[in-house]
Amino acid sequence: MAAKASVDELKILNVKKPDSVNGSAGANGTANDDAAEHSGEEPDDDADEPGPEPSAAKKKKNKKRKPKKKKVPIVQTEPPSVLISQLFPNNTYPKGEEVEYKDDNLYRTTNEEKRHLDNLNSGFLSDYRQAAETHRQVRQWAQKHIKPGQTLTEIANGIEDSIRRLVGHDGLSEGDALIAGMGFPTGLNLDNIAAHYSPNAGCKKVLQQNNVMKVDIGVHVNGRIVDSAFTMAFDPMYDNLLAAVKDATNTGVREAGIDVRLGELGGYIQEAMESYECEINGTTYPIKPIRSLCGHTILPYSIHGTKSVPAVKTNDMTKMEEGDMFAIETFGSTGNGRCVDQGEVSHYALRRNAPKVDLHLSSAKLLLGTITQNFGTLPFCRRYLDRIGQEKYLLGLSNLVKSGIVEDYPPLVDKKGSYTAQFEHTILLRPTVKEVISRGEDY
Ligand SMILES: [Co+2]
Repeated sequence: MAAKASVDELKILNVKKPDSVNGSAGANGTANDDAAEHSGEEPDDDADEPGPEPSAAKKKKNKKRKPKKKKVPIVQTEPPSVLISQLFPNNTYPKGEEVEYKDDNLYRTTNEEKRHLDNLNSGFLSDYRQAAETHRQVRQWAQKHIKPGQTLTEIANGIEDSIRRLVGHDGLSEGDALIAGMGFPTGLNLDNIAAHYSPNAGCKKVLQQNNVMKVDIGVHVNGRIVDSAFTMAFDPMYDNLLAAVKDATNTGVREAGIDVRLGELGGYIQEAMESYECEINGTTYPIKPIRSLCGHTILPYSIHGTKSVPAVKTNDMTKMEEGDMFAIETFGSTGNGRCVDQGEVSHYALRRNAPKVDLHLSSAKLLLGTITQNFGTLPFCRRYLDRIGQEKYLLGLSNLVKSGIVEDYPPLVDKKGSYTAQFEHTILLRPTVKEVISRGEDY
C-alpha cells in the first residue's frame, strides 16, 4: 500500500540526477532458496547447518524416520485452503531472501553481538514469515487464475478469502481479524489508477485484455504486515513498462541497508526506472517514476510508519536503521509521474494518534467501536464493513473522517490515458542480514 509523499517531501524533491550510477539493471529476483527445502512433509531442523560429518547426519536421519508413520504429504489446494501453519508445522516457515550487508556493514553477518540480537527476534520473525508465505501462495495462485472477463469484485474476494483461510481467521467474529488476516484492502488498480482502488459494493468493473493491473496485497499475522505488490498485463505491449518498475524496485531493495540515506536511495531507483522506455500503440513513452508515491516503514498494526522512501533523488538525509521494516515500492508511469486523488474512496484506517473528539452523531460513535474492535489501526475497506454485517454506515464513516479520527485514502490517479505499474517488497533490516521477506520465485 503506497504512502503519499507529504507536502514537505514534495518541496524537497530534487530532480538532479546522481553523479554516479551504482549497480546494474540485472539484479532481478533470485528465487527463494529455502522454498525447496521446506516444500516436503518433513521439516528438518538441520538443513541450514553446515554440517556434522556425513555419517552422523545419516544416522540421525534414519533414526528420525523410523518411528514416523507413512505420512501423506500435505500440499496446497487450488484455490488455496490449507493452513500455512499445517504446511509448515512448529514455526518452520521459509525465510525470505537473505542478503549480506555491504562494505562497512559486512561485519554484521558474523558478528557475535549482532547474531545474539538477531536470535532474540525469532518470535516476530516467524509471524512475518508466516504472513509472507501466505502472501506468496495466494498471489501465485492469483497470477495463474486471474483472467480478463473476471470482475474486480470476484478477484478481490478470491484473494482475500484465500488469505483468511490460509491463516485460519475468517475475521467474522469480533477481534478475529486482528489476530491474522488482511493487512490492508486488496488494491486492484487499473491503467492510470496507481494505488488505493479496491472495489466497493456494486462495482461492475470487469478486467479487460488491454488493462494493466497493479495487485497490492497485505497479509498480517499478529500485526506484522507484509506489504507486497505486482503488476499483471495480458498484452506484451506493456512488457517494458513492467520491466522498468520491477528493475527499479529491485534496485531499491538491493541498495537498501543500514545507514543508507533515503534521498540517495531514491536516486538509485530513479536512475533504474528512467533507463527504460515503452512503446504503446505506436507511441514511445519514457518511463517516469511516480514521485508523489513513496515506500515506507511498517510498524506493528500500522502500515505507514514514519520514514518514507522516495522514488526520485531528494535531499532527505534520514537513514535506514537496524530493525527497520521497509516496504520498498516503486511506481512507473507513461503519464505525468504525479498522482491526484480521484474517484470513490474504498480504503480507510483509524489514525494511530487519533484526536479525542466528542462525537455527537450516534452512528459515528457506534461505527468507531466496530472499527476499533475489528480492525484497530489496520486499513480496511467498505467491503470489510459489509461482510461483518454493517449497513448504512457511510454518514457515520464520513463523520469520522471529518473529525480526523479515521483517515481516508482516495484512489491515486495519473493522467487520463496513461499506464502505471508497481512492484513492491517488504524487507527487514535484521541486525545480521537484510531479509527480503516477500521475495518469491515470481518476483
Ligand atoms: Co506499501
